[in-house]
This record gives sequence, C-alpha cells and structure tokens, in this order.
Amino acid sequence: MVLSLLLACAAAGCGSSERSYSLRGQILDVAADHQQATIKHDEIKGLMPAMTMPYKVKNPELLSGMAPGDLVNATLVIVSNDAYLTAVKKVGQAPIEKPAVAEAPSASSGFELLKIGDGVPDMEFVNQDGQKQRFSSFRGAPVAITFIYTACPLPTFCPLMDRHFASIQQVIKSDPVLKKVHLVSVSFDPITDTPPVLKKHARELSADPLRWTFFTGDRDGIDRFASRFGVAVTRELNDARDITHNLRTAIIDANGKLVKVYTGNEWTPAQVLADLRSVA
Ligand SMILES: [Cu+2]
Repeated sequence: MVLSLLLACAAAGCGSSERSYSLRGQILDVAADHQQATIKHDEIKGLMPAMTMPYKVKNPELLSGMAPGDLVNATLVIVSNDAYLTAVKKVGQAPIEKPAVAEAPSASSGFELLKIGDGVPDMEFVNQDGQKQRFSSFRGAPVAITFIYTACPLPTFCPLMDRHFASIQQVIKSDPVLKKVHLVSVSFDPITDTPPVLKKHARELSADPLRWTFFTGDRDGIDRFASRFGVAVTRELNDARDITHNLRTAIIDANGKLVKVYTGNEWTPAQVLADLRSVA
C-alpha cells in the first residue's frame, strides 16, 4: 500500500499539484464496470458550475452499491492529467428528473444561441502572434472551434479539449480529405491568456500554426461571441482569473455556417472528425 502510494505520487507528481473539492450530487448512471458514474452535481466553487458529467473512480468498490437516483457526497481529486472521485458516500435517494428539452442561453448574456445553419458572427480576435484576425479569415475551410483558458484547473475540462484537438490535428495532417480543416481555440481569459501565453501554450501542444489558431481579444466581445454557442463564463468579483465555465465545441462549415455543437466533455475526437469529413 505504501509502495503503491509512492509510485502513484511519482507518476502523478503528487503534493502541491493535487487538489480536492467536495462534490454533492445525484447519480444518473453507473458504468457496468463500476469505474465511472455520471453525476448531476451542484456548483463546485471556483471550478465549474452545476452540471452533469461522468466521473471516474480509482477504486470501483466505491460505486459497487450505487444506483441511479442515489444522492451522494464525494471528494473530487484533481492531479496533473486526471480527475477522479474518492470517498463516495450515499446520503439519500430521489427520483431522477427528466432533463430540460433545450438549454436556454445564459440569462445575463441577452444573446440568442446560434441555430444550426446560422452564420457565425465575424468577430475580430487577436491571435497567438498578436495579430488581429477575423473569424471570416477561415472562410473556405471547415472549422472546429472550442473555448478554453490555459490556467483551467480541471484536467478533464479545458486541458482535455486541448488534448482532443491535438489528436484531431494528428489525423487531419495525414488525411487528404481533411487537409483544409482548421482548428480554433478561443480563450475566455484574456487577462492571463495574452498572445505570448497562447503561443507558448500552442507550442506545448505541438499545435501547427497553419492548422490550429489560438485566439484572445476583447473580453466582452469574446463573452458575447462564446455565449452564442452556449458558453457561460462566470468570474469571481475579486479575482477575474477565478473562472467557472462550461464547455462547447462546434463544427462550422467552409461558408461560416454552424453545423453542430457539442456540449460538455464527452465528445470524442472520432465524432468531431466524422463531422468534419461530412462537411469537408
Ligand atoms: Cu476549463
């Protein structure tokens, strides 16, 4: 036991990088192998808003007695490249609510969600090289766009979007059908994510500047643009870098029209690649 803990620490770079949050929610589904549960949970302060997401456990025994409808308290542990639950405790039981049919755009934004087929607004951004660049500069190329910030603390959130885009980039490099496809990652944290920060981030992801662009820019403009895709960003009043957000990833065709929006972090690179092939 001691040895395995030591090994885990060596692999995950334990200590200061490990953080824990308490999570309260309701189990909607438990994977057959008990390695993962989908949980509809309350806001996790400073990390993410209330949402429904799949969470892994390191120890499947934690989920062996659990069933959909169970109300649970758990500890969400975050390490460098991973997030998982420990101390999952059943605290009650409740009927599962039917999910709402459509998700309303954030009330504060006052902007309408884009519908499939709508033209994406031609926002002017600043790219990782510090140059102004309009969204319409991608006209003629199918685009996969996602919204991130480089300081995101949850490895299964923004960093997962980065890893997924990196693997999509690998495929489009070698697939002639997809050779025009462009990837776009928009930061909603322009205070931290200046062009040099984005450029360094892009280099760490081996992003090819000809295929993958990182955008920052005017914060209010980016918030408005992002809200049209259903991205909701909340910043703490006393620290605008303390960000709570959801995830949206969208496919846009070569004419700048919205084709599809993925919510959350459950989409796979294979799904996005299939969508890109259908519009390429
Ligand atoms: Cu994030």
